[in-house]
Amino acid sequence: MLANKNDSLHENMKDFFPVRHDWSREEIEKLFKLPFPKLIYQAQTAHHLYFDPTLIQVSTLLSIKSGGCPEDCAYCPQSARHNEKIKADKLMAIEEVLQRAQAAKDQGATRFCMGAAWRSPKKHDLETVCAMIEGVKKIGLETCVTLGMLDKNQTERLKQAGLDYYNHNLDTSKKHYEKIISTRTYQDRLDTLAFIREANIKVCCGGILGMNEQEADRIDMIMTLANLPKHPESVPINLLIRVKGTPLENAEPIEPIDFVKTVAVARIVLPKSYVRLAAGRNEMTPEMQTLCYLAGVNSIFLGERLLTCPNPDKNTDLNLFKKLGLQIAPKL
Ligand code: SAM
Ligand code: DTB
Ligand code: SF4
Repeated sequence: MLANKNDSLHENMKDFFPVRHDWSREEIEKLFKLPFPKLIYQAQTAHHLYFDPTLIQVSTLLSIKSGGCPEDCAYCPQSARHNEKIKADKLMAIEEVLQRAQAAKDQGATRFCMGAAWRSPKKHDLETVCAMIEGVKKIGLETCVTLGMLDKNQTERLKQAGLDYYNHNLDTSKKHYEKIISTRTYQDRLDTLAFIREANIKVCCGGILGMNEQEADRIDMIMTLANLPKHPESVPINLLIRVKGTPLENAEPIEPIDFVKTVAVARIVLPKSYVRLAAGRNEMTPEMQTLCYLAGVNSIFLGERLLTCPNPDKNTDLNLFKKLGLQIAPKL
């Protein structure tokens, strides 16, 4: 009886944190300006209403094609246009990818994300990636790829191969974007996201903080994500890794509390999305990561490498999970 009452109370409370697509700038700005305890209370309430906050979704990344990218993303070590270049590799062999996927599964990951340093995939490369997706699914993992811009035919092909998620980030606000990338537009990104949705592939879309952006840019980026016709199922929030040789190597670091606030606002306005604490955890203390979990993070990358940059050691993450009473969420 009591359980039923609690259940309906829980359901009714969701009315206070509805899934909306009509957020105004002022509303989001107001959330950023809330006193920290009030902001965290709201984020926690939204998190507890839609998720079990003790469960963390865990993905593992693999760079299947590194370096030599023709794009000029100012944050990215894989651009061929920056000073210190990562060696341009060929596309990895399918067997090696599948071995890495099996290893990721063995260490607890439920999703395997494959990234390629491309502006957009070429036809024969896309076929190889499709074979990788099919193989990774057979291992029993969810699949995600990030291959750059896509058109309608390419998203349909990926769907046919059984792809679960496509990662394509907005990275920052429309306004700040011009200072970060010149080789493709914000609208190009929104178009790719729309093609992914049309093909019925789940969307993984977020951004990077700490690229000399203002709070106004964080507000705009979160507003754009929240007002997409359907919310991304997964929202990675990256902390810029300031890689030597990239134009942003000396960017002003974001205040940790401002990072946590952005996570909390994302949790409130995207209440049903998985919010991932993505790149940059090597630069965060366990206490900062804990604040992020309290602010609504429920996903991370596990494993010692992101794409080309290091990530915390698996045991460090699992020890923190243990201390906090967190567990790896089962495959969806
Ligand atoms: N080339 C594809 C593209 O850009 O769409 C896929 C790979 S790209 C490396 C995937 C994402 O990694 C970028 O959109 C960006 O958000 C993130 N990223 C790249 N370099 C980063 C860095 N130094 N720090 C934090 N995030 C980074
Ligand atoms: C995302 O938002 N972050 C990941 C994933 N999506 C593909 C990539 C982070 C890359 C960090 C820099 C590197 O390892 O090269
Ligand atoms: Fe290329 Fe992607 Fe890096 Fe941009 S972020 S330079 S598109 S690999």
